[in-house]
Amino acid sequence: MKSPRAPYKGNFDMAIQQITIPDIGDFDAVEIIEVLVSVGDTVAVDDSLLTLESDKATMEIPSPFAGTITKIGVEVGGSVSEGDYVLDIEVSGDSAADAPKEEKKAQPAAEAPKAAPAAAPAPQASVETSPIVAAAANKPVNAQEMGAKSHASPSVRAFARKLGVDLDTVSGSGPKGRVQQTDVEAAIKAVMSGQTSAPGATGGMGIPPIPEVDFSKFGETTTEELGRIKKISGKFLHASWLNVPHVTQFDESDITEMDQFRKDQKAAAEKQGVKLTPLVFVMKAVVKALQDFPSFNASLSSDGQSIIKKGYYNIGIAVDTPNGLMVPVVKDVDKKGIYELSRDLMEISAKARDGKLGPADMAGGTFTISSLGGIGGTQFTPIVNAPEVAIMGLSKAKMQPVWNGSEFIPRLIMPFSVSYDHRAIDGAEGVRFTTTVGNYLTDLRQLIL
Ligand code: CAO
Repeated sequence: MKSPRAPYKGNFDMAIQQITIPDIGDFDAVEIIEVLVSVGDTVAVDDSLLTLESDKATMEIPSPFAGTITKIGVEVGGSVSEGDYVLDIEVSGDSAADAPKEEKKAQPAAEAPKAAPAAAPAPQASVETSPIVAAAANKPVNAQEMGAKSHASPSVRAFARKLGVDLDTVSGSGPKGRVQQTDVEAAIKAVMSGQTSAPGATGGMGIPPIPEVDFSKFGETTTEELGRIKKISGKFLHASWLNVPHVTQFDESDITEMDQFRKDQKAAAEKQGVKLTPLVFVMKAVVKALQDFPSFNASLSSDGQSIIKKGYYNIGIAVDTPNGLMVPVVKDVDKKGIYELSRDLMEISAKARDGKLGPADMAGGTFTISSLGGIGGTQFTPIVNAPEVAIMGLSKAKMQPVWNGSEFIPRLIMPFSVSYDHRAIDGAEGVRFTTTVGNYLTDLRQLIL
């Protein structure tokens, strides 16, 4: 391996020093991707003059002198090899006086005397496998690792490293997808403003970014800011999606008798001022199943080592409002009858749609139901309302031919799903739960056993 501390090959006999490319290892014709100085600029020793980039990594060429740039002989897009002329520096003060009269032999970086500015500083890092270095890494890395990294200048890499941003997760807006400092800043800004899905938002999870696309290139677009509730619920949904290992169990239930009973009660219920929908029956059946399967009416402790089972049954109901999704909670469902539950449901969904829910209306839930049955659909995968561990999704019941052993008979079949946190609930338990709920809905008499 060549020494990372390269000898400087400039002309030291004049106040104007010609700077050439130092030893860059076994690399030839490396592309110049940045010229970091202009004629007239003043530079200090070790200030970066150029950024080179091979297909493996980037490196900066530092100035061996303090002085003023008087001429530049390279440009972005050109390529250079060891010994190629780069620029002239009019050396100032001590730097000129200290300039060595002849070229020094290469020395390992560790042994290079600090007070020898004429020896061109080595590329800004060291590496076992290649003298060209992913400068931002500031630690030994191998060439394969470097190849996997994003394109970015060492200064941008250093900036990202300082702020803990993994450049591999940042979309580059520069030429050939090169990551610029502004890209890193945008990534950090997105995290700070809570848009954790923004490019570069690693959240310690190394989530790869979604590339930014200029949609207007393909046609007309309009941009509308998301509503306040969507922004808030989006944050919770995203947190759950990222933190909870979801499994969704699909099932269906024959609710023919249940729906007949509902219809039979409809007129009487209306006299009481309530509208009976399948949802309240589902709430009762779910609570009975939660009593059978306490792991579904639970939360994991924050260290993930314990499960906290709750002895109360508060069911969150996802409500579609003009402003977005809200989840008010119907309290003590186990203690309430069908009419009382219907009243509660009508009240909280009206409050949700009028934007009048208070924090207490949405607190204390133990399990959530998201019902799309009034709209349509066959099945869907609801996202667990963490820190709860399970959620049920109801889809639209339809009359279907069901084989009873001797003939097909028309039955009202309601599809439903339960998504659960697999850390808290095993698959077998998951399907036992859905089977139990389905059975309760098929034969409501079991609820009073
Ligand atoms: N199958 C067939 N019909 C159903 C049904 C089902 N699973 N669920 C409800 N219906 C029927 C009702 O009986 C009612 O019909 P009738 O007027 O003839 O009796 C009609 O559909 C409308 O019901 P509804 O939606 O007004 O009432 P609900 O009690 O079922 O639901 C509420 C109340 C607040 C949950 C609902 O209005 C709502 O907002 N749903 C959307 C929830 C949502 O957005 N979830 C997604 C979350 S993830 O983004």
